[in-house]
Amino acid sequence: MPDPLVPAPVRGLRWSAATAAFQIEGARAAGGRGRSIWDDFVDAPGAVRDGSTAEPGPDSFHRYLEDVDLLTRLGVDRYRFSISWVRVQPTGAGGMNPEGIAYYDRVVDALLAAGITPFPTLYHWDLPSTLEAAGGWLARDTAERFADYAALVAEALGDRVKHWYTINEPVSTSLQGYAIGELAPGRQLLFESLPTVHHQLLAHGLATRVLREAGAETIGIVNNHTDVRPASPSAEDQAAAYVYDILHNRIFAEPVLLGRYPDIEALGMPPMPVEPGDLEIISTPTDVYGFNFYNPTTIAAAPPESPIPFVNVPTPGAPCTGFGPEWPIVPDALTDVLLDFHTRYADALPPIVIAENGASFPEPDSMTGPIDDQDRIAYLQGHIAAVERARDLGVRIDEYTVWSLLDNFEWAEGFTQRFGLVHVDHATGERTPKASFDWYRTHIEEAAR
Ligand code: GBH
Repeated sequence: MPDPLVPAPVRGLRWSAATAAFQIEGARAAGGRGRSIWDDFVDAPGAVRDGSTAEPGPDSFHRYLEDVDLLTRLGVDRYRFSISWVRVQPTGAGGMNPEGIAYYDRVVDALLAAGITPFPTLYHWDLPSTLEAAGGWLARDTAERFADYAALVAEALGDRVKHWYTINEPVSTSLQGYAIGELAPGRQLLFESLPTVHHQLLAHGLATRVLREAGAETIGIVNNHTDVRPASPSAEDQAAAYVYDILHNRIFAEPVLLGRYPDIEALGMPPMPVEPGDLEIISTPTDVYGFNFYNPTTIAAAPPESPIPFVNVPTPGAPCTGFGPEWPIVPDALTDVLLDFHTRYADALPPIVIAENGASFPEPDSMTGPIDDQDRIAYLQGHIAAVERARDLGVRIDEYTVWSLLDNFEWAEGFTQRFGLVHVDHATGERTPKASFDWYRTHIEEAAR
C-alpha cells in the first residue's frame, strides 16, 4: 500500500511551443480565405507600427512542413497553433471551405506523422469581418456563430485532434481590441466594451459543449494572467490595483471556474448582459486551464479627470523586454500568480497548462551570423524555474509552452518585435534557429532523463 502521506512522484511537465494563424500563415488571399478584423486592421494606414500586413512573414501556409521539422528537432511533445476561422468558414456562417480546412488537415497529419500532438486554438483574435459588421463580440449572436464554427472544425479534424483550446486571451480582445483600440477591431468603448467579455466567455462555454459532444479529450480556455501590484501602499493605489485585478484576471477566470462574475457593478461598471443559464454554460467543466503569463503589472491610481481609474506604471527594479517598461521581467511573479490561483480557486481549478510564455528582444531583421539570444534563454530559464517552484508547492501544472516557435507578426507592432526560438527573415521566410532553440531542446532532453 502506498503511504497516503507521501505524495506520489510528480510526473514531469510536457513541453510545447506556440504560434497563431494570423501571425504566421501569411497567404491572406489563398484558398478562398475570407477577411477577418485583422485583415481590416493591417490594411488601415498607420495602424501597424511598421506598416506591415503580416505578409509574407513566416508564410507557414506554404512552409508548414519546415515548422513541423523544427518542432521535431526541438523535441516538443505538442504544438499549439491556431485555426483561422475565415480560412475554414470565410464569412463566419454557412458551410466549410474545403480548401481552407485542407490546409489544417495537412498540418495535423504532418504533426501526427512526426509524433507531435496537435493542440489547436479555435480562436486567436481573427474574427470574420462579416461578424464584426454585425456587432462583433458586442453581439450575443457571435457566440452562437462561434459554436457553429467549432462544430464544423471538430467534425473535420476531431478524428485526429483530441485536444482543443477554445479562445485565446479574451482579455486582450476586450481591453485592447474594444476598450482602448490598440488591437483589432480598434474600438475605444472603455467600459461599454464589457459585453465582449461575456460573449467571448459564452462562446467558450458553448464550444466546450460542442467539442465534448464530438469526443474531445482535453478542452480549455486560454486566459492571460498577470500579477497585479499596487505602485505604493497608499489606499488609492491599492484600490486601483484591486480594480485592475478584477478587470484583467478575475472577470475572465471566475465565470469559467466558479460560475459567477465578481461584483463589478459595486465598482460603478455597467452590468454584464447575462441571460438565464449563461453562467452554467460558461462554467461547463473543462479538463485544463490555459494560462498565459508574460509579466507582472504595477498599477497606480489615475488622476481624477481620467476616464479609467488606473494607470500602468513601470515596475521598479525590473529589467525589460524589447517592449520597454511595459514588459518588466520578474519570474517570481509567475510563481506568485500561480499560487494565488491555487489557493483562491482550489478544487475548482483544473490542471493548469502554461499556454504561452516568452519574450521579445531587439534582434536583426536579416541574419549576419548566429543569434546568441542569452536574454531570451535567461527569461525562459527563469520562468520555467518559477513554474517548477509552483509545482513543488502543490499547484497542478501539466504543460509549459513557449511563445513562440517562430518570429512572427506581433499584431500592432508588426514585425518589429521578435519572440521566436527561430529567427525568421520576414522578406524571404528563411528560418534559422537561435541559441534559445538549442537551449530549449537540451532542456527538454534533460528533463526527460
Ligand atoms: C499574447 O498576448 C498573444 O496571445 C500572442 O498572440 C502575442 O504574440 C504574444 O502574447 C506577445 O504579445 O503594442 O498595441 O501591439 C499577450 C498580450 C497583447 C501584450 C498585445 C502586448 C501589444 C499591444 N499582448 N500587446 S500593441
